[in-house]
Amino acid sequence: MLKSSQPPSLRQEQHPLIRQLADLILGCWEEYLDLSEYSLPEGLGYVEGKLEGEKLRIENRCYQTREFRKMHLELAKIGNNLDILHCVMFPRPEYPLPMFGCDIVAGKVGISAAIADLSPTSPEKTLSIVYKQELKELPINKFSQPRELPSWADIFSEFCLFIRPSSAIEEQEFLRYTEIMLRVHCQQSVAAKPLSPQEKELYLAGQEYYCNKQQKNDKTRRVLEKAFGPDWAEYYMESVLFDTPKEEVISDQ
Ligand code: 18B
Repeated sequence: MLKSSQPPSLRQEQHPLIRQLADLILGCWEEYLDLSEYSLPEGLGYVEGKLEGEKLRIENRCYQTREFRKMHLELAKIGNNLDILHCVMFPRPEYPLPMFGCDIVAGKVGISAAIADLSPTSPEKTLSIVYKQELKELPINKFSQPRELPSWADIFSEFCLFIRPSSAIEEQEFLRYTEIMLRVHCQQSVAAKPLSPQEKELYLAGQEYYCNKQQKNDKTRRVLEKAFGPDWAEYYMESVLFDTPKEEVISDQ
């Protein structure tokens, strides 16, 4: 078992909710899964750029397991203005698992966006009955400032929580909601059985659909473009944030 006891340095400088969620994610991963290191493309573990005169720093952590091709936790900080947590767990496509994803964006006046979901990858674009059963008690309507999803966001499930937390209590309730999703997901993943090669292709297509849609998030793209330019932003969104496992799958066979 690989230990992630060395905390990333950026974490200490982030909004407290981001720190808490980062600790929670790494803690859950260690508790349920047998982690090995996942190598990002050369030079992309830690990245620095300049955004409108302010430094953008990005720190990545990446693991893989039997069930997951890539588990990515990213912390980003832009000067003293914006703190971001981004996390996606990409299943190996031979497992019929949804995509866990979350994003927190914190500005000077607090958190403007907090989102967490388990997004379907099945051909029907729905979660399995077991997941639905496990998630149905989640208090999705408890939050006072739900946010409207943009038009590209048809990838998310009915359990997707997208809010602006209105208080420290709601921040903790967001954390708890995300924790339950993550625990359910880790437990289901460990129990998952691999699919036939034909079914695997369908779930791979589901992941490609998810990644293509996420790449349409102009708010993410704009931040990266301002700091690093459009070519780098495109490369980063395709190869680090939302890459699909095409080449690996082909070379597997
Ligand atoms: N994202 N986010 O991860 N994004 O990566 N994010 C924003 O208050 C970054 C994911 C999602 O309303 C905003 O409006 C950067 C995952 C949705 O049009 C900013 C990185 C999910 C929105 C950033 C990053 C996800 C959103 C605007 C790389 C979901 C609303 C904040 C480190 C699972 C989009 C605001 C809209 C917003 C930036 C969702 C600045 C740079 C995994 C739906």
